[in-house]
Amino acid sequence: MSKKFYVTTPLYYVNAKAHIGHAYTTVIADCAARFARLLGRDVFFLTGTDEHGEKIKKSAQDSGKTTIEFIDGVVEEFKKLWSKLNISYDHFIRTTDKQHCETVKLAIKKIYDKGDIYKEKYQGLYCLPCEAFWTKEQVKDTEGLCPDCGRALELIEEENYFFKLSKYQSWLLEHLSKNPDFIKPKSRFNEIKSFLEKNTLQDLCISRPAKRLTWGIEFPEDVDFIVYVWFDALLNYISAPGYSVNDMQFNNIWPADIHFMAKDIIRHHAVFWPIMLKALELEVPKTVFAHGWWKFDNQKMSKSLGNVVDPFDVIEQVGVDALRFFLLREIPVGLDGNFSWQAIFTRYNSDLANDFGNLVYRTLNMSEKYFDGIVTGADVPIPENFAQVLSSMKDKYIECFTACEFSVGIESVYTFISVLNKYIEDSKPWTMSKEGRTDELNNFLYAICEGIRICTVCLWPVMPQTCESVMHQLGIPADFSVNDIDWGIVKDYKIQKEQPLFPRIDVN
Ligand code: ME8
Repeated sequence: MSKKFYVTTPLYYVNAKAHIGHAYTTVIADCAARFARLLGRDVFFLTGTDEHGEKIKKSAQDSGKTTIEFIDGVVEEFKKLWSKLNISYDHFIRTTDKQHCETVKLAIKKIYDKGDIYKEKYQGLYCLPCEAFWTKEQVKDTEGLCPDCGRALELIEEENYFFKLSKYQSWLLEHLSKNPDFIKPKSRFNEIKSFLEKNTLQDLCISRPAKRLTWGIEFPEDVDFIVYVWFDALLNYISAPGYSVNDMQFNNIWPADIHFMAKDIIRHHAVFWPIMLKALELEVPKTVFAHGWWKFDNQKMSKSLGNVVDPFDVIEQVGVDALRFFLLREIPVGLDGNFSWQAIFTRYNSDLANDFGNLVYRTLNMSEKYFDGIVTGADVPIPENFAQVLSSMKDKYIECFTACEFSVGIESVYTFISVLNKYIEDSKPWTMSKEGRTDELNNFLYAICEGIRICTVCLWPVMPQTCESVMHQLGIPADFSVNDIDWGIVKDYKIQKEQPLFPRIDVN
């Protein structure tokens, strides 16, 4: 396995504030980045904002601000949310960054010089809000309306630049057949493969006349045109690590290990993007991972439908780590999920307050009560019923987190947590104390502290703040490494108990 790990989120549009859907992708990417750090890999974690296009200019106008003033405000909101959620990104790219704009021009020029971009008069059905052209074939099932937003289309004739997607169709199909992990999950892989097998790719219109679209990057050597926002935005994944400006850094980081996004933009990432890279003679990403949608009342949560949940509201109710835990635990990464307050409170009270929070609190409490917080561990053997569970939990956890199956990976950690809770019930430490069996009581508490420590290392990518606090309360350094998922690493514990991690929430 290569030592570096390059992971990305999509660049979010800045026409509105982030909602739970945006938080979801970013938390998934953060969990993957932290898990890679746990494995000792050199991580480059990229997120950012997609700032060009008329939709954004229009939102700025509606708000009464200048375009850049409006965008700067939304970007600040995004950054505030990522900081609150402890998102450990290494770089935040904005498509208005000077270096990115220069890279976009250079990439277009390179592809043009190669002969893969050409100029042609074009007639098509255009959706102004989506800034997208559609063919008659594509709108035959939608009664002539935009397949994305359902609004009316305009017939437009104009000259534009086109990118030869069609030239690379058979190459892409061959790439898919040789690289079954290129698109995940499998259902999306099959969807894209069958799309490529059944359809002939249309060349992609990658410019807009400057008379119609003004907020964007000027086409190189032709000021009458502006670069199509998607062609601009996708290139962020190479401009951020330094394509064409810092070759050494770029060669260390590229290709991306995982691009995360939701299924709505899989085609841009699994068809347009690899073909753009092929035309630039660059390697393609190792994996494009399309997760499902968060819905509300069974409809996709989206800005345009206005049914969004504000992550700050959820954080206010349950805290940052409970939100991260819920997003990662509730649904397998490839499937859709329905957001409900009931579901989040139930998950909080059962998994966090009861199973994990209570385990930590009562263990620390007993350590202070019986031993003034000093629990010694020289030569304490692993309890018989722990060894098997720990070993299979470790294997399963590493396998699942490597495959981004976070929900199942967390579940495997919880099998160990329930063994620890049961061990407390079965061992009856209060009787050991009453009967003066001091060594036995110490060894029992050491075993539980070790168990808690191991689960805490595993859960750190999911709930960093909580896990750092647990390590602090156990009196040990908050360093997290996969090598610590083993028995007997810490010799003595010097407990400093704080408030319960997850006080129960009374839902009624
Ligand atoms: O598409 N459930 O930006 P965008 C889950 N700028 N994830 C969701 C979601 C939901 N209901 N709603 C949004 C763009 N997302 C382009 C991307 S990349 C070079 C350019 C998440 O602001 C999910 O990751 O519309 C989805 O792919 C992304 O936000 C779309 O964000």
